[in-house]
Amino acid sequence: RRTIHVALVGNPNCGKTSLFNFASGAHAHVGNYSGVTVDAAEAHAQMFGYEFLLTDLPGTYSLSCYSPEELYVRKHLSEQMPDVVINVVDASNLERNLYLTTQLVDMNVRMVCALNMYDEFERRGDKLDIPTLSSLFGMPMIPTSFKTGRGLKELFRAVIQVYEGKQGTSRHLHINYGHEIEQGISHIQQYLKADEHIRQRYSTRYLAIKLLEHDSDVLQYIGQHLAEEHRPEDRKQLLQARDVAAARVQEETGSDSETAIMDAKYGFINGALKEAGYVTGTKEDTYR
Ligand code: GDP
Ligand code: MG
Ligand code: K
Repeated sequence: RRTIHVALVGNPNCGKTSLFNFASGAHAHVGNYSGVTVDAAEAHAQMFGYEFLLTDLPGTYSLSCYSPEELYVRKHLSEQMPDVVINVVDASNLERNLYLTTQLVDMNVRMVCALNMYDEFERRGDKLDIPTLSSLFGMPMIPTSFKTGRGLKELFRAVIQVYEGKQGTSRHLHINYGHEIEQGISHIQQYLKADEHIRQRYSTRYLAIKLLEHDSDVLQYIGQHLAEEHRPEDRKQLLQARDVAAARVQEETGSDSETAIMDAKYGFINGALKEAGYVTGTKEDTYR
């Protein structure tokens, strides 16, 4: 049987390294990420007769191109193409952590979510209907605590199911960002879909969103590819499409397209949390 490549992606301090250590029996450094170099640790694990290669990636709040960590995680996902991503989420800080989740959904990676710090979530008396949130994000969500190792088996069972492509475990889902932004995305996507090379490596939806966000790294990647193929005209057309789409979004939403996308992502997250009956801090008083 071949090894399942699993990448751990999440915000700083959500418990990625703790999960990594529990799953692999490794003793990687747990604590604040303060390294100067951006690096990833790798370890093997065996469970249920499967062999896993785990990669513990640097923590990021986003998959933009504003920091070396963000670029590193993004490059790992697109170049190493892990079989399954475990998105580790701090369940005691859901709204913020789910921002990165929406970006992973845009990338269309096969994914399982570890709702970690679940002990903290319970201690505070937070409430959430996990199956509802799970279906709104189109992927399994497993409560875990890597202080104790709780949920580890269930998490890897879900990883195997997603890897094997079991029906109903995850579905291809687009987060709907509203009419204005969706129109902009489709407009840019038309130019990307025509390109075989790009289409095979990336989700064109993801690239279109990144272009609307004026992501310089994605623009450079596509620009370089088109330059190598001596297609300056296509590059010009793509940029024009991006500018037209961004201007339209700005006109209709009143915000620049990057802000409009961020607002739409938080809109989706808050709507999903509301639908899943999310309530936080009901026991807060007890601990003051
Ligand atoms: P990383 O930055 O995502 O790699 O997070 P770490 O694994 O370094 O964990 C950050 C801190 O949270 C450490 O002090 C861990 O011991 C602690 N931690 C990790 N998982 C849990 C959990 O499920 N519950 C609680 N209460 N603490 C956790
Ligand atoms: Mg870590
Ligand atoms: K850390």
